[in-house]
Amino acid sequence: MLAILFDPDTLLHKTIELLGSKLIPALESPERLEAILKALRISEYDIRTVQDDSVRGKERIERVLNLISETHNYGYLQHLREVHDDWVSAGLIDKDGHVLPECFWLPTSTGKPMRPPKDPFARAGYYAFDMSSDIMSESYQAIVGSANLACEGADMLSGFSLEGSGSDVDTVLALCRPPGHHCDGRRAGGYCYINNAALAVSTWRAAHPDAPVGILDIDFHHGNGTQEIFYADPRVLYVSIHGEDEFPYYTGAEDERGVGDGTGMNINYPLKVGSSVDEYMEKLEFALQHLVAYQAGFLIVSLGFDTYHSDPLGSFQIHTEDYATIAAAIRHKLKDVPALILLEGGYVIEHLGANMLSFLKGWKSVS
Ligand code: OKP
Ligand code: ZN
Repeated sequence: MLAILFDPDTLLHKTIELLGSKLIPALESPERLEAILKALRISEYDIRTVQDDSVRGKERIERVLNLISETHNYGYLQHLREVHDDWVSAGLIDKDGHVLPECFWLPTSTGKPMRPPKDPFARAGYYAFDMSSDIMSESYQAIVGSANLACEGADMLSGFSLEGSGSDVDTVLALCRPPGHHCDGRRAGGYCYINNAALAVSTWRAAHPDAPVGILDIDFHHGNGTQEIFYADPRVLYVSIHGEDEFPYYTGAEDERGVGDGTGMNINYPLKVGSSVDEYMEKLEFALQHLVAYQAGFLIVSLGFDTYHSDPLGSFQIHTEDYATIAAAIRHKLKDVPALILLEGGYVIEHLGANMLSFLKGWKSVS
C-alpha cells in the first residue's frame, strides 16, 4: 500500500535566484508542490498531512535535528536556523529580504582548515556552493518540515512486514520541498539545504542498524550531496542516472565509485544531453541490477521530474507516459523492498501533476 506525506510548512519557502544578471523567483517554487497536490487530489489519492502544532512542532524539530546531526555539520545547521535573523539584526536586509552569498570558500595552499567567518554576511558563502540556495524568513521552517517528511516516511516503512504482522504500507511518497540531493551536510546548493535521503537513512538505521540501503537517484541532476555523504559507506549503495556535464558540474562521472570500504558502492550513469527514453531505460536496467544484487532492505528513490523533455533545467527526451514505464521497471525489480520516494526537482509546473500521476500509475501496476 502507498502512503503520501505532505507538510503545509514546506510551502512557506519562497526564494529568488539569478537568471543572467536579474533576480527572479526561483524555479524551485511552492507552485510546483501545489500542482502535484492538485493532481493527486483530483485523482482521489489520500494525502496525509503531517501537522505541526506548537508542542509537537518543537519535539519534531528536536528529533529531526538529532537525526540530521549524524550527517550534517553542527555549525551549518545553526547557520540555516539563524542567518536570516542575523542579517536582519545587522541591518543587511529587512524581514522580507533574502540571504544570498557573495564569496565562496575555496581550497587553498596555506594548509589552514576551513573556518566559518564571524561576519554573518561572509558566512553565507562559507555554507553554500552556489547562488540557488537563498534563505528567506521562513526557509528554516520549510527545510525542517521537508526533512521531517523523509523521517516520518522511513519510520512508517520500518514497521512494514511481508508476513503481514506489521504495517501494510510498503511505499511512502514524501512530498519534500525544498529538495535534498545536492546538500552534502555542510553546504547548501542547487535548491537543497538538508539532505532528505541522508535523514531517511539515519531514521531507518535507528531501527535496522546494519541493513543495506539502496538509493536510486533519478533526478536529472547528479546528487553530489548524497554521493558525498555516503561515499565511504559500505552499507549504502548510491546509484544515479543524470545529465552528463550538467549541474552540479564537478561530480557525477563514472569513475567516482566510492572510497575505502565504500569502494564500488557509488555508481554513476551520466547520459548525454538529448538522450532518448530507450537510452535512459538501458541505464535504468543496469542501475536496478546493481540494487537487486546488493539486496538492499530499504530503497530510497530520489525522484525528479526534470528529466521531462521540456524542463528548463534538463535535456532528456522523456514524456509523461514514460514515467509509468520507469516506475514499473523499478517496482518490478525491487517488488519486496519497502520504498521511500522523495521528491527532488522538476520545473515544468503545468506537467508536474500528470507526470507524478503517471509515475504512481506505473508503480501500482506491479503488485
Ligand atoms: C536542482 B535539482 C537557474 C540556475 C539553477 C541550480 C539547478 C539545481 C537543480 N537560474 N541552478 O537537482 O533539480
Ligand atoms: Zn534536478
